[in-house]
Amino acid sequence: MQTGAGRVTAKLAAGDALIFVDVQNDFLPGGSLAVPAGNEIIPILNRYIALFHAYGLAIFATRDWHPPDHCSFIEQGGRWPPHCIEASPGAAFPASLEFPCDIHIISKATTREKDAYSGFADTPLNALLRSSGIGRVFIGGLATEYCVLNTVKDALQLGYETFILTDAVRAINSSSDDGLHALEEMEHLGAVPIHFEAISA
Ligand code: VGL
Ligand code: ZN
Repeated sequence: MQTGAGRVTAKLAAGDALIFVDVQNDFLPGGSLAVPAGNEIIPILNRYIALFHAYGLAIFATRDWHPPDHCSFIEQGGRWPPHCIEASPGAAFPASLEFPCDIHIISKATTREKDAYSGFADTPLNALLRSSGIGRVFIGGLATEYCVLNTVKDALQLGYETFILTDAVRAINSSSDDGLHALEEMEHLGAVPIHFEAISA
């Protein structure tokens, strides 16, 4: 990483991984918990996927994978409409996302009693990253102020050098600046904001 005059570039190297968070139909326009303009990140993510794949770097996709009576749903006293019910079309990745076949899929918040925003929460993600020799992670996805924020926080806490893909995240923005504040918080905690054109291989 080089910094200077507000510009950050990164050169991809062995030990880097791409992690995209919860890019699932229910979080896209038309879905039950749609993130406004969430679909805009799909072509951008496809470029990141192609780049990481071309250089033989690991790619991880997390997915929200709730039982039908999950505690985060309004009917159960939670705050969200039902979304990402395990194995339903809403929980699927959109067909427009171009997956290579060797991607690692990480399901989270899979039990009724517990919600989890971080891709690391009760999942094998950390163990898989460690066993793959990953030291740097590049994180994008949905939604900026919930699952992306919490995944980035855990990655930093676990000691990964963490880049936040500012062109490949979108926020729910229940309050208008939630996404912006989340990005500021990530940066304050040590995540490095970066966009596609600033990454070279
Ligand atoms: C998410 C709300 C509820 C997310 C998941 O992926 O950001 N947000 N469940
Ligand atoms: Zn959820």
